[in-house]
Amino acid sequence: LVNVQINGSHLQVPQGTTILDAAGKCGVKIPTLCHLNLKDLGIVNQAASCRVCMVEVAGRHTLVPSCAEKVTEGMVVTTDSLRAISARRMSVELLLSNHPQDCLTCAKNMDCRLQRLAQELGVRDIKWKGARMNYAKDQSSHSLVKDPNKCVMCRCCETVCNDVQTCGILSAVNRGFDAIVGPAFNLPMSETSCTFCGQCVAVCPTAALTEVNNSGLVWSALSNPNRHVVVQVAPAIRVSIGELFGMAPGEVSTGKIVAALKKMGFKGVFDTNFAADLTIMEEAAELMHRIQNGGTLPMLTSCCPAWVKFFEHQFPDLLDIPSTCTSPQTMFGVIAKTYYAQKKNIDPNDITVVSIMPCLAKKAEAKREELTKGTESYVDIVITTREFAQMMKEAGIDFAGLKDDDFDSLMGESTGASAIFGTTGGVIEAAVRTAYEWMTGETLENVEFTNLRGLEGIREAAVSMGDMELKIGIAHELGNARKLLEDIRAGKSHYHAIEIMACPGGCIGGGGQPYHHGDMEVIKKRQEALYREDKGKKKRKSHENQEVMRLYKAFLGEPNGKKAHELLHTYYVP
Ligand code: HC1
Ligand code: SF4
Repeated sequence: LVNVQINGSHLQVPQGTTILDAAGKCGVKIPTLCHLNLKDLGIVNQAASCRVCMVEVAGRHTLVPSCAEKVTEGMVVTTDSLRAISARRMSVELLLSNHPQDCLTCAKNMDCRLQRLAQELGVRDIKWKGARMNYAKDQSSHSLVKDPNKCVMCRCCETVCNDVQTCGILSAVNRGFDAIVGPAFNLPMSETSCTFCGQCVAVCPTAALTEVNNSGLVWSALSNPNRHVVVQVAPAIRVSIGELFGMAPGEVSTGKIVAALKKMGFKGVFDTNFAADLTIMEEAAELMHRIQNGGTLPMLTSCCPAWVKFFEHQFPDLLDIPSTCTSPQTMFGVIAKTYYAQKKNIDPNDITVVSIMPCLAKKAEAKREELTKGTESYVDIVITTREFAQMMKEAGIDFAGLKDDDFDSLMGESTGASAIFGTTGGVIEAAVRTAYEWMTGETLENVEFTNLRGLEGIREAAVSMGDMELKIGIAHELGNARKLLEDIRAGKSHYHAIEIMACPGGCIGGGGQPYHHGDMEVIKKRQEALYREDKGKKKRKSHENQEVMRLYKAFLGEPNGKKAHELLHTYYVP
C-alpha cells in the first residue's frame, strides 16, 4: 500500500492506483472528459488528452493529469487550488474555442459531458476566438451520424471500437488542428466494416457520434390518416426506459410503455417478445434438425445484427454456421405485413411497422436488401430507447405517472423465455427450454439454467438432453465473439450451439439505450429485471405461447417448414 495525502486527507491505496482513483476513494471528485474506465473488462482509455483532470503535486513544477499519473509513497496532491482549477477551466475553454456553439439544438443537449463540464467549471466566456474545423457530417449510414466538428479527440470511441469490439474502424486521422477520430482515409462509415453496434456512440462524450434520428418519420406516419401504424417494443426497452424519466435502473415499465404508445396514436401496440418466441420455435427446430441430420455445428444465433455484420465482414468463410433465422425484429415485420394484414383485412402496403429497439444496428438491419420486399421494408422505421423517450417528452406524456396497459392481441402474447432475450445468455436459455422438451419428449420442470447466466465475457455450459450433452458457448462484446470464431475456424471448437451478442450484457447494454457510460452496475440491474420478468410469467417456454401456436396452425404450417423458411429465414453476404 502507498500513503498519499489528497486535499489534506491521508489515505492508503494499492500501488499502481492513479491519483484520480485515489481521490475518488476519499470523496474528492476530479472532473474528467476523456477518461473511460471499463473496469469489468480491464480496459481503460489511455489517451489523457483532454487535460481536464489536472492536479498539483507537491514538489512538481507542472500540473499532472490525474487519470494517468500513479500515486507514489508520500505524495501530496491538491486538486482544488486556484492553479489547478484555472488550468482545468482553460482546457475546457480551449476545447470550446474550436467547438460548434449550437448547444441548444444539439442532439446531446443536456446529455453532453463537455457542456456539463463547462457548466460545472463556471465557464462563462471563451477567451480564444480562432478558426473552427469545418468537416462535413457523415450521414452515409442508416445507423449513426458522425460530426467530426464535435470531436474532442478523447479517443473513447477508438478504445471501445478497437479494444472491446476489435473492429478497428476508428483511429486518429489528420494532424494538428485538423486531427479527429474517424475511419482510415476518412471513408464514409457505410464504406467501412463498421458493424453499427453503436458502442462508440454509447461512450462519445459529445455529439461527435450520435444515432440517426428517425422520430420525425414516426410522427409523420402517425399523422397520416392513410397509414395503419403499428409498433413493436424490444425486450430490453422495458427495463431501461424508466431511467430517462427519473426511475431507477432495472424498474420494469412494460405497461407504461404500452399506455404511452396507445396515447401516441399507434393502431396496434405489439411486443417483439412475441416474435422472440416465434424465433425460438424456428431456431430450436433448426438446431434439432442440424443435430439429427449431421448438419453444420456449432449453430450460432443470428438475432443480433451487429454480430451478423461482424461475421460477414470478418469471417466470410464461416457463413454456413449461423442460424438462418431472421431476427425477432424482422420476423415481427414479416408477420405484421402478411398474417396480421390478412386477419385485419388491411392492404400490407398501408401498414407502417415501427420498431423501438435498444440498438443502432437494428436501423441498418431493417434496410438490408434481403430483408426487404421489393422497395418496401418489412420494418419501416426503427427508433431507439432514447428517441422513444424524447418523443414522449415532445408529446408531454408523464411516463412515470401512466397507468399500465396491455399489448394488443394477435402479436402481443409472450412467455418468460422471450423476456430474457434482452440479456446475454437469454436467447440460448430460451432455445434450450424448447429444444429440451422437443428432443426428450419430457416436460422440463426447472426452466432456469443458471449456468448459462452471468456477465463474464465468455461462458460455457453443458445441458443434458436425454442421451445427449448439449455443449453451449456464450459470448458478448465482439472481441469475445472473435475468440470463439477463431476457435471454430481452427477446428478447436467443441460446442453444438453458441449465442453471441455484440453489446456489453446483450441488448440491455445496446448503443441506443440510456447512456450507461460503461457502468456495468447499471447493466446488471437491467439484467436482473429481465430475469424477474421471466420468473413472474406463468408461461416460460416459447412453445407455450398460444398466439404463436395459432400463427403456425392458421398460417405458417410447421416450424422450419416450407412456408416458415420462405418467410422467416435468410442468408448472409460476405
Ligand atoms: Fe434485442 Fe432481439 S433481444 S436483438 O438484443 O433477438 O435490439 O431487446 O429486440 O430482434 O427479441 C435488440 C433487445 C431485440 C431482436 C429480440
Ligand atoms: Fe466501431 Fe461499433 Fe462504432 Fe462501428 S458502431 S465504429 S463497429 S464501435
